[in-house]
Amino acid sequence: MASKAVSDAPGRAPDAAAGHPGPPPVAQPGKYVTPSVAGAAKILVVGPLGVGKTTLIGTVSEIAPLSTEAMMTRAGARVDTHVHSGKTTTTVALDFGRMTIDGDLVLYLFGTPGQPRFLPAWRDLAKGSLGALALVDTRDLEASFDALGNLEDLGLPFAVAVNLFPESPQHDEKELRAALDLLPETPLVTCDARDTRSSVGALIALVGHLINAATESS
Ligand SMILES: Nc1nc2c(ncn2[C@@H]2O[C@H](COP(=O)(O)OP(=O)(O)O)[C@@H](O)[C@H]2O)c(=O)[nH]1
Ligand SMILES: [Mg+2]
Repeated sequence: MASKAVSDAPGRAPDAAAGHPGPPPVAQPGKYVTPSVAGAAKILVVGPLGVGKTTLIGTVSEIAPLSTEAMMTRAGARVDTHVHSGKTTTTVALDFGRMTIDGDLVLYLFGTPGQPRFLPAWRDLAKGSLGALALVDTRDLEASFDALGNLEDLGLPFAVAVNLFPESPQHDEKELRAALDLLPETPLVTCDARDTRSSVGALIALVGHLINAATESS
């Protein structure tokens, strides 16, 4: 009896002599989307330089995030020509990562810069995207205005996440909403881009907002 229990154990090699096929090959964890995934959404992560976009995407991504540096050394020239011809690769900052929510929705995250001169690149990047997470640093609120303005120009629904730094001034929500000129339905959350739970929470707030918006418009 003991030997049967061992040969039936999960993960054991197939019993060739008995003609059993054995378990199917196991996918490398994190590399491929899980079979339970039923939908995918392209999401932009936007905000000014230094607000924490690369950090947040790196924190939540299940795959090794593609960062600006990697693109400059490998695919940078091609991407730069495609997105913003005439610019040198050093002026383009892009991050890419992937996160699965609840095992059935995969988010493809594209980090993009907020400066107005990148708006043409945004138009390309925003194609096919469902929404955006706008990161804000309360130490320099004005630096976020271009990014928020770009989202409005593109008509892309978004949520705002205040990325907290040690010296971040505290504002109450009403004050912050007024300063950022947010619609009442736009989610406003705080996060620490280095922390998985709070970064995932910010993305879930965005997804909830997108689902509500889609439900209301149907
Ligand atoms: N204290 C703190 N530092 C952060 C946080 N998020 C990012 N940083 C740091 O801020 C710097 C800029 O972040 P980065 O992700 O490169 O910003 P990006 O330019 O928007 O991609 C990095 O040194 C990060 O380690 C955060 O939530 N808290
Ligand atoms: Mg970055």
